[in-house]
Amino acid sequence: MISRYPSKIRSGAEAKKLDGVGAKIAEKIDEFLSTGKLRKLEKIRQDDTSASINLLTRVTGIGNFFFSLLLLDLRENEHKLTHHQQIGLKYFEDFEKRIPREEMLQMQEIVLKEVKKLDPNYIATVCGSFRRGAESSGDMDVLLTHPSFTSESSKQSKLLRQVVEQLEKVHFVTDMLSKGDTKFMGVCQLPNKDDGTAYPHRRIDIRLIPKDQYYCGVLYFTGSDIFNKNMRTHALEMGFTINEYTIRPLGVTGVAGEALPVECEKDIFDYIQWKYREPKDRSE
Ligand code: DCT
Ligand code: MG
Repeated sequence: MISRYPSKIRSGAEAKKLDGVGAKIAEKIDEFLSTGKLRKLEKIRQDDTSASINLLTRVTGIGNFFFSLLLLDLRENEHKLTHHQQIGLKYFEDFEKRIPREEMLQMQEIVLKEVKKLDPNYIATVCGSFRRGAESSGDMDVLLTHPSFTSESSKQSKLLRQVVEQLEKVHFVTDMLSKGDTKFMGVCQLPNKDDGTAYPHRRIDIRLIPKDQYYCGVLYFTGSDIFNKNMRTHALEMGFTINEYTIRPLGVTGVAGEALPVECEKDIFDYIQWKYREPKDRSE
């Protein structure tokens, strides 16, 4: 089994060579190793009808019991995992839980307060399903910019680093998954409730974006993914290409031109002659 495997399991394909690991499990291992969670399992955890238990058995192909065994197995072999995987494993049960909006609001308050304390010129936006008004979210996606940082200016690694360090200092950020100059992936937790009980640990991503690309980023990371797809399709019909950084006109030959100036999300809607849609109306 996996526990007999002498080195790190880096992919589902590698695990598949082992006895008892088939294509389905290999697929789940890949998903878990790259994202630290299992989407299907997350969806199923949201309701606990017998139908969903049947579905779980079908999608994982191994069922709850064997999945627990796999988790135990991985936990006994923590040393074979990368740091990122170890954190994913440490908080596996917590990361499967959705975050109620009430908690997202408290988390947002802490992040915005600490950011502004460092420098009131920072601009930070909690995006993802939270910004669309969802009653619960899978994780927290924070976008960060500062007027002094543009795609023309030189990189300022301090801008993201000092925010992360401040959030660690107040014990909101508890673990780090990966940290670059422009993207932090980690774990956070609200302070204990009044009765002393702890909140689950939550996944948090913080991205530092040049000011001139900020609103394309906010649009992209607000989603939903389906809305983004539909908006990009409409943009193409109108002769523009949109990604998480820029909106650019397409020339007659189909080559993208220079990035267009963007000061707010509505500018992007205006370019493609789409009526502005509030985040809450962006499910598709
Ligand atoms: N996104 C996208 N296409 C993808 C994945 C993500 O356009 N394939 C964008 C839209 C949403 C945003 O990134 C954040 O991604 P998630 O956190 O996965 O989605 P979410 O809508 O915030 O949902 P959840 O509540 O599960 O976090
Ligand atoms: Mg999200």
